[in-house]
Amino acid sequence: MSKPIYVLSGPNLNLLGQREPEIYGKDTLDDVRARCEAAAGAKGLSVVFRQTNHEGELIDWVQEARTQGSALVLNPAGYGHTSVALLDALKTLAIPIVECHLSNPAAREDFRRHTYVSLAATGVVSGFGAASYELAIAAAAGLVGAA
Ligand code: CA2
Repeated sequence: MSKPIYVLSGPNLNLLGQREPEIYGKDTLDDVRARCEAAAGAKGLSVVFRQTNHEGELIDWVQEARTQGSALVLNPAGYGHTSVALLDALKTLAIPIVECHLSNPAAREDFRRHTYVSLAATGVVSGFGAASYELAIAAAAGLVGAA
């Protein structure tokens, strides 16, 4: 049995589907979880799917993915734009890292144009709503040889 793909989401994404649907879509985080499980399952893979509003907890889970995961799909949310500590944690990983965003941050405010996470990411998927997560799973599956 291969190791799971870790799918981690950062702050405020627990509110998905409840606020700002014009930016983030109508799917809830449970819908996104189901889509990720289906996308991974179709390739014979499993996911560990978690969300947190706390920077330290997110870093703990990144460290867990370092030893327990085959790849990491990460929507860092606001921490992507602010957290050097998260970048430092990501730089310890030898597994593929796919940065994932529901919206396209490059088409929004200037402060969203930079993410620290991108410095450690293998690649980035942005702008496709909940489908960004599925595309990120597909990319991660390809990187671990399960495409
Ligand atoms: O587009 C994305 O996925 C983001 O990572 C979402 C972050 C934002 O800071 C990034 O620039 C881009 C914000 C997540 C906030 O989540 C909400 C979900 C529903 C309603 C309100 C906020």
